Amino acid sequence: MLMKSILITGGAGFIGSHVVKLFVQKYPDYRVVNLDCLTYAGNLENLREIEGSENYSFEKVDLLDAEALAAVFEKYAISDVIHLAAESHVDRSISDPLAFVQTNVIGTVNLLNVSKTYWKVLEEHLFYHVSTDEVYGSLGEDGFFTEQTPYDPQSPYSASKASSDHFVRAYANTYGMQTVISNCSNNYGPNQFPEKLIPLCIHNIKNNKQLPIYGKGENIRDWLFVVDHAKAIDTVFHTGKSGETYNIGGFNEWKNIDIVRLLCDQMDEKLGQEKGTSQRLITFVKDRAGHDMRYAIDASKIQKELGWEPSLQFEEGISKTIDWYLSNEEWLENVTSGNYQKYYSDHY
Ligand code: NAD
Ligand code: TDX
Repeated sequence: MLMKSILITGGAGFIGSHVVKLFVQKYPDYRVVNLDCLTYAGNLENLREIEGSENYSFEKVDLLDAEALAAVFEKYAISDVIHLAAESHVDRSISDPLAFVQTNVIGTVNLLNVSKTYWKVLEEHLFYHVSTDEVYGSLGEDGFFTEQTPYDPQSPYSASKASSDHFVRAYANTYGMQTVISNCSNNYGPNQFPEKLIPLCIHNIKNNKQLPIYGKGENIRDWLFVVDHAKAIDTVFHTGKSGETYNIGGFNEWKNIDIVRLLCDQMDEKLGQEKGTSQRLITFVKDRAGHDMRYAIDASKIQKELGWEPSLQFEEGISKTIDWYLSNEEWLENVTSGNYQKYYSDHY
């Protein structure tokens, strides 16, 4: 008898694929159901390692299709949800905000409704919503986002994620759903789609293409290795308190330009090129509209209360990430052919 039947949404995406792999391999007595509609960002290649595992199933379903969602709950007797499916790229949210409202807001509310209807005794089930630090807005030179920081989303992406967070809390307050939310800083690592800064630069260095830095490159993000985020999600799912929020971060702030320089130096070394070769590709381009200046997470609550902390230093994580992209050329080739070319030429 399987102990839990967990629906993980967005499991074919970057972070979701790491969460699915972790849960399938670590918890053989859970059924893991990966629900994903496979947008441009969803890729079943990310899950090759666990394909065919007895406790794993995949369902190609769109969050906007409430009937199909309900059928998945029935089919697998879903006991808990870990919700990661979303439109996730800030630049795309600037050119097409409605797509973000559809998936991130309406999709999340659909999933909440189906869960609430299917779960007869709400106290016995958990709805875990995975969110971002971007809901808190932008910081100046000092300070950190804590769980008490008021929401102040600045981009269509973060506005849609903030809205979904509010709906989750509203369902806890109004209907008594057991919910937990975590807000994480920027992730990096294997399987990330090369529209995001780090894999985009790795891909461009490899192909001797310009490295587009928005504005002056002085914007700051806090970076966390994706496997450490997946482990944090495991921790929050199993030991987080219902109704609570946990901030997750790497205690690892970097200016964009410094990350790109680090990537260039590591790539030169790995590709056997003279130091400085890749840095010549750095090109300052028009800034992102409404570009948030700085994100920094205070992750002391999850550290103190749940005992989670990041395991990897940034330089080591970047080295592992580059190695993964260099040894998975086919993955990169597949995702950057076709529509990616159009996205790239329209955007840059
Ligand atoms: P991603 O874009 O790589 O993957 C998203 C996945 O969701 C894809 O597999 C896609 O096919 C699926 N999806 C999108 N719309 C869907 C729909 N309507 N129905 C079903 N599936 C759909 O995203 P990611 O970077 O892995 O982010 C996962 C989650 O974590 C998101 O909720 C994001 O907001 C959050 N998050 C991301 C980061 C980050 O740095 N990437 C940081 C903090 C929080
Ligand atoms: O070509 C680029 N040039 C550039 O300078 C790109 C794609 C980005 N940037 C800058 C913008 C940001 O300051 O690099 C920084 C990181 O950009 P992204 O990789 O697009 O991430 P960000 O906008 O910070 O958002 C990410 O972290 C929080 C994820 O995409 C979100 O899903 C997550 O919630």
